[in-house]
Amino acid sequence: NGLLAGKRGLIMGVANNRSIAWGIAKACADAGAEIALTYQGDAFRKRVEPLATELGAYIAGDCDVTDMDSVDAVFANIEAKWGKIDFLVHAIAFSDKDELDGRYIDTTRDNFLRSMDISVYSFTAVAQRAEKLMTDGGSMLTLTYYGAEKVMPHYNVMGVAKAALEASVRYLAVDVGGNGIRVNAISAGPIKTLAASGIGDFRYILKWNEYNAPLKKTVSIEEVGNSALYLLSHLSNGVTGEVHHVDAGYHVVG
Ligand code: 0WD
Repeated sequence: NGLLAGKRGLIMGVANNRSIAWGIAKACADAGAEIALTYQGDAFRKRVEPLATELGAYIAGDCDVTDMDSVDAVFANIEAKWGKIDFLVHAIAFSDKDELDGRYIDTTRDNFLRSMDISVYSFTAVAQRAEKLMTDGGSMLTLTYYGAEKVMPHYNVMGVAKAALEASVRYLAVDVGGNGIRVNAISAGPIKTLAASGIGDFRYILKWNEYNAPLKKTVSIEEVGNSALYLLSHLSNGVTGEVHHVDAGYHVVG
């Protein structure tokens, strides 16, 4: 469709071919964008390399967002290769699986801080670096979930982290708006990915959404990818600071 022809973007958070970031990367590549991907650790390198090849994407490096040197290295690689970027996608989150079950009140300080660091601060850290490369304006996008707005079973500390992430989207939107850079989030409905498999009773949550969402289905990574395309392209030039639900409409009933 050529919507992103001539555009270049960094997409962080592809773990495998079921990742939401992969759905977004494919949609962007189909729309004519040039893409850079990162992976986290050697275990994921094997999975991400063939995916990068499939899209003709550049691998910008091994990036653990708790290690600012690795984040800086990725942005240095991109600056050396492209000089500038037009969009950034952050699809990264983490919490100890043991605490995505049971009661929120039992969250430990260690896991609270780690969840906030990886799932919230990392977006601000990459936005800070991406801003410098968005010399012709740009679009930044992160992924959130309805558990930020309402209590969802077992989502616990991730719900608190996503609430903070959504607030970050608004603050960042103000900070960078003057430079023609937009910052938005997609609140995706539940999708069976590696990260989601850590959430207690996830199959039940999928079924619940399927029965109750207005569209009577769960969403696919392709559907999230297509909505991301709108937020990353000029079609949404008047949109920033927004949390856009791509959840088959669940948020109007849930
Ligand atoms: O139902 C779902 N799957 C939803 C996911 C509904 C709504 C939102 N989301 C969000 C997630 O919270 C996350 O922010 O979408 C984003 C992408 O998640 P995903 O596609 O569901 O999951 P996955 O394919 O596992 O990708 C997340 C990746 C990690 O995978 P693992 O499985 O290892 O947690 O985030 C990356 C990693 O590749 N990641 C990191 N990357 C760099 N540094 C780090 C880290 N420290 N930790 C996790």
